[in-house]
Amino acid sequence: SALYKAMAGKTPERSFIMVKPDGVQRGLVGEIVKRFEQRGYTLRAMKMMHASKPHLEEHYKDLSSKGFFKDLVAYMNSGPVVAMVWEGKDAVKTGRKMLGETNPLASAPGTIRGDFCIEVGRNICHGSDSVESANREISLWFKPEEIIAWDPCIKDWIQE
Ligand code: IDP
Ligand code: MG
Repeated sequence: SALYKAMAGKTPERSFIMVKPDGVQRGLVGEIVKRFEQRGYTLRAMKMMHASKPHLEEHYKDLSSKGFFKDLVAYMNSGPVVAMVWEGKDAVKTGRKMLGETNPLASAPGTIRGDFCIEVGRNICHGSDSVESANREISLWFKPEEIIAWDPCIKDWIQE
């Protein structure tokens, strides 16, 4: 396709997706991974981590003036998370659609938040909101050598 030719030679888009501590506690890691695999995205990095408060404050630094910032950092520090890099066409915007709205009650059924949660402060997953944020978040959470180059054998059956 014309779009694919225009993208040729460029790094495919990547998003930073994370299962939050409540998603891990509730056994939803597999469910969230499954949805990105099934959609046709490629997993490039994944690790479980109990993130420190300073690390989470850096991750969410754009929200530092918000009244809920302290609670947000405490929530995210309350247990381990699963951090991931998913790659493929339109990974950032489509990843956000797959997650649903920030407020789970505003999330359509069929989205991850719309299917599995009801509280904004317990919304089980994170996804980058722009390509710039994705790049910043990926370099905050992963060392370059933790991003794995590999070629899924099904790739020609997913992108033309
Ligand atoms: P996002 O996760 O959909 O990108 P952001 O606005 O970036 O939403 O907020 C980051 C996280 O902070 C949300 O996922 C949610 O857990 C929490 N949060 C956002 N807004 C509120 C709020 O009004 N009250 C409590 N927590 C909030
Ligand atoms: Mg956000």
